Amino acid sequence: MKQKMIVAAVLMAMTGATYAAETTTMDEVVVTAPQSTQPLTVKTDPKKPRQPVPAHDGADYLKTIPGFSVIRKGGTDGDPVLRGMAGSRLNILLDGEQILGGCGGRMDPPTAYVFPSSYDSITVLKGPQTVIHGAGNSAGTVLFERSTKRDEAGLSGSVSLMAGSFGRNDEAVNAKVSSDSAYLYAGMTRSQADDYKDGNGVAVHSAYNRWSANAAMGWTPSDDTRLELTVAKSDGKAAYADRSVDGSKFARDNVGLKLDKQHMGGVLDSIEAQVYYNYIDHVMDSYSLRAGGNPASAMAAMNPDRKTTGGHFAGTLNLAEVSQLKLGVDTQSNVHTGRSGAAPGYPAGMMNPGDYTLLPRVKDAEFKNVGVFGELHQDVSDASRVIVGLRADSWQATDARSMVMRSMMTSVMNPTANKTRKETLTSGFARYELDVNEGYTAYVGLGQTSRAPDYWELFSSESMTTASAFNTKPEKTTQLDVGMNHRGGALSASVSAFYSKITDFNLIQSNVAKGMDLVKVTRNVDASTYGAEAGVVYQLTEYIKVDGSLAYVHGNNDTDGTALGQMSPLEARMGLNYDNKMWSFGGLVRGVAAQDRVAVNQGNIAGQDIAASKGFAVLSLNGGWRINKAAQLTAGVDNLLNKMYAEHISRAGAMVSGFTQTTRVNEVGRNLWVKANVDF
Ligand SMILES: [Cu+2]
Repeated sequence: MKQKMIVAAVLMAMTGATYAAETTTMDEVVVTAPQSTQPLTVKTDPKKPRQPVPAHDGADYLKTIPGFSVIRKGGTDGDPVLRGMAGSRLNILLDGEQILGGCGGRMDPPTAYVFPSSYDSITVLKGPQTVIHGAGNSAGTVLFERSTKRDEAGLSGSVSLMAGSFGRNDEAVNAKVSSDSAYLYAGMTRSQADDYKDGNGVAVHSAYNRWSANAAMGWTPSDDTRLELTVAKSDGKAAYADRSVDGSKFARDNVGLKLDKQHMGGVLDSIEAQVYYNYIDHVMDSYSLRAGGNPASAMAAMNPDRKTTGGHFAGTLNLAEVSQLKLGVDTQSNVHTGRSGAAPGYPAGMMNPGDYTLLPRVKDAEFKNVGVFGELHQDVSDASRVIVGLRADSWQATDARSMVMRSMMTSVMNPTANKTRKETLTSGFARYELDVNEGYTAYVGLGQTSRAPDYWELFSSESMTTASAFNTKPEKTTQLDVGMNHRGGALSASVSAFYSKITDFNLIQSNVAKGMDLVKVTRNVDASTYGAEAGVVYQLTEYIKVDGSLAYVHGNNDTDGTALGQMSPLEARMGLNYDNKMWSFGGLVRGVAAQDRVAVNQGNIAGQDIAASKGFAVLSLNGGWRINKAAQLTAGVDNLLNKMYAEHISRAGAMVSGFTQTTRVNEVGRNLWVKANVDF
């Protein structure tokens, strides 16, 4: 089967040659730092092959960017962490839309609904240094986007196929038909993997299967006007190695409508308007993807869902040649429900509501947010500029739970039942950028953001003193960002450093004893973090390039006088690459230091510290063949030496019938893969 896939991939690549578009260029396998080209901004192309081969979800693609790490739970759907900050501290947008997962146990971060090869770019904006993409981005903003360029009339698209160890196979295809005034786009992706083995040959409960389909219809009467209607549908199944249930459904339904008008010529230069609808229907169960679960039990399956609707409207004003002001308003509301019961077809009993699909969905939470923002770009001179932004949000949450489920056995009265709370939150930043010299840009920025607690902080935990964390205070982050980017000649380099003071940090602490039960609580503490990322690429000769990156973060819980939990240890990557435009060969070493600054049981909504961890180094190799300008074949061996290791922040391994329980969910052992891309 695997061999057939590979042969098919090669044939695809070669036949694609006939349809090669002359303008297309292809790049090397992404192994280390996608370079930062603008202050605090890292951009990467998700269609490029990358090493190690990521799972086909958003989090694993972010992991190649220095400063990011992923909390592993199984084969896919890990939680991305930037500079030690996870969950809603990272604002993740899919073509401008917010998507919020349904799972109270955080099996589905927004990135679980991202199918990276269906996007054209991933952009990371570090720090609270923008206000135009929504509220709360205290650590950063991640934009998964499709190209909005108006294409020449005709047909274009791409196909990619990938096959790898552990039954991995991915297929992605997209095509776009454009005329002078309209276009039609359709894309599909599918990804599948069996349980992988760690470096010791121990199988990890991690198989998955995911697919997505999306389509867009656009009207482009001119280069500067675009009206687009988009629809998307996706679903998946994934085994989890860190808990007693697996994800048997991750269904998304999406519709969006967008209008852009640019270069309008007056003081009002451009406008953009967007509305969207995202519906998530998630099922986790103990019987369909693992042995030993009882489908007849009262909590065999849990089925939360969430409906998120939102939109934004913004206009850019050309106040003068040297100053642009973007003003806008955005809104987002979502309703969360849940139900649980036995597997479909099982009857109700004394203590069992029966088939969960026949039960009503019960609302537990509702959120509303409306924000207004303004961001000003002001050139100070030819070589320097100031960017300032201000934002105010009106946030509202309602607690619709009458009871709080403390464990499988215990429920207690909810002290905040049917309470609604409102907050007005403000954020702002100012940044100065200076082109010091040809190719050098330095910057310094100060930002402050107020982030309302999210669903998981309010509803998936209790407070220290009561059964409800609904009154948890908003978190306020004040952060200083400094850095420098260099581009030009054989060397490009970037460094970005930060210092952050967080008041009322929403700390999640697990295993807190309440009566006979151990519960998870949300606590407000004061915290501070600092760290930096650095990257360098040096072209040694025409064909040989070396690159490297470093990422470090240090976090303190100032209230408790301890380390802050879930901080990734120091990480370094070194790559060496030969590329003669036809053939390429590369090697990558990723080294991660030990982490002994831990706060056991403390962390964020996705994970809490387990213990100190050891350092490790992993070697990977790759090669590529550019068959022509449009077709490329790449192959690699990840973790060549079959090293057994786990990321510090990964989840603890659970007891899964038929599998060996491990301290943490271990990473993938030696993994061979081959990938073919063809553009047409
Ligand atoms: Cu779940």
